[in-house]
Amino acid sequence: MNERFLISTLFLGLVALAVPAVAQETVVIAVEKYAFSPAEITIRPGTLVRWENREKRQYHSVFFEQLGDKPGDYFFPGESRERVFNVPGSFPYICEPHWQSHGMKGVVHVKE
Ligand SMILES: [Cu+2]
Repeated sequence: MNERFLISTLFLGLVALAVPAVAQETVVIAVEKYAFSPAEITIRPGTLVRWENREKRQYHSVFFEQLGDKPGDYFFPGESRERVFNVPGSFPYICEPHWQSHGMKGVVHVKE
């Protein structure tokens, strides 16, 4: 290992340390009592949204048909689903088993 290599390696190491990791914004939506709360949110691009099932025993889904989701991805109490929204727009979603019976739906607005 020559000296030049060593110095450039050290330099790169310092640069890596100097660039802080960008903290990702996270928004949590509670899935409880057959509802998403809040059901409507507005976030900035790059935000991670996490839906947490806080029921005692009921499963739900977070189904974005327009984003090409496959149906049937149910998640149970204590489980969650996450999605990062990078593109501006409005993205409606439903819980497939309960959107008709309980009006269980929501929308994510992504704005710059
Ligand atoms: Cu549901």
